[in-house]
Amino acid sequence: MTDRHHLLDLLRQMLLIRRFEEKCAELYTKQKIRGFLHLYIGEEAVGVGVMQALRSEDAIVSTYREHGHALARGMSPGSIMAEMFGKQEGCSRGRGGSMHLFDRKTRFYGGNAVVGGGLPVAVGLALADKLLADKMGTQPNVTCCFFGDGAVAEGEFHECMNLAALWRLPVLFLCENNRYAMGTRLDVSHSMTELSKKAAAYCVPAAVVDGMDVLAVEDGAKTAAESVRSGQGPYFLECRTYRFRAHSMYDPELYRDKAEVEEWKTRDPIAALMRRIEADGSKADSNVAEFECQVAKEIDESIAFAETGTWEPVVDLLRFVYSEQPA
Ligand SMILES: Cc1ncc(C[n+]2csc(CCOP(=O)(O)OP(=O)(O)O)c2C)c(N)n1
Ligand SMILES: [Mg+2]
Repeated sequence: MTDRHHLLDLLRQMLLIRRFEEKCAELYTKQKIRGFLHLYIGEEAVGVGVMQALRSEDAIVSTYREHGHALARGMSPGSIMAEMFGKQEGCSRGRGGSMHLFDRKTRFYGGNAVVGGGLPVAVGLALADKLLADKMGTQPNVTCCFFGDGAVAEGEFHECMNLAALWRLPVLFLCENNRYAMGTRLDVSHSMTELSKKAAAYCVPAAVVDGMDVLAVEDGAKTAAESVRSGQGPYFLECRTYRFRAHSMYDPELYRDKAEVEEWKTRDPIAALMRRIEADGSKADSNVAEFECQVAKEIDESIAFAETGTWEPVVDLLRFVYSEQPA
């Protein structure tokens, strides 16, 4: 039996992500949040499960669907919300928005608007960490790189897998297979739909887990991270998941049946974990009610923080186009 406190903590984290993003959708329609907005709703078990396997010194490279990753990594909801409002108090000074959350403190090396764009960044980070660890005679930190099924169809993915395997770099390739790349279904864009099998072409160990089950993700991610940490080189973990919402706020969702979405909703990771807690013999309702209050308060505070944040003065607009060298 898994520790009840741990299960409740996972539940609270997934609820925070769910409610935070529901609020983001609302704020988007009110034009408080502008630009692109890609929601992670339905996929929370992946981000929360994976983070259980990572240490504070490990690095994370994310995608444009990264609010859940950032929250699960422990970035403050206020700094994320302010970023989406375009305020200077945002984690990327309000210059990146939803797709470019970044936080050096937690080694969260960014969302990325470019599909697969994080993969070479992750390989570079892992190379740096490995060289450092070799020099110090220590274990390397893990770089966990999230990417979607869409990225696996790109050249960058194959180049990165090859190089990481060849140089035995400490990368955890974390594929979030939600079966769609925008409106393109997996079997329309991949000749081999068992994505994890592609890892064999690079002699990279791989596994598949149920991405709707946070405990299965946690287990799979722990095995994967241990393998990477022990110096055996990269590992490919495919999490099979599903997004309940549209690709982005602009998507009319004409490419999939409502019945398919409803079917997947019966596997909602939050409801599934509640069932699991209750199967262990204890009710979770009162805990959920308490978590709902806590997360509602956290989200309200994040919005207040974003609302009272500062707009960047126009004279500063050209700052950071080039890096600022210290005098
Ligand atoms: C290099 C590149 N090509 C195309 C796009 C346009 N685009 C944005 S999202 C997306 C789909 C990516 O799907 P996937 O990797 O499965 O991630 P998901 O949205 O399912 O999380 C595409 C093709 C892009 N942003 N970057
Ligand atoms: Mg996808």
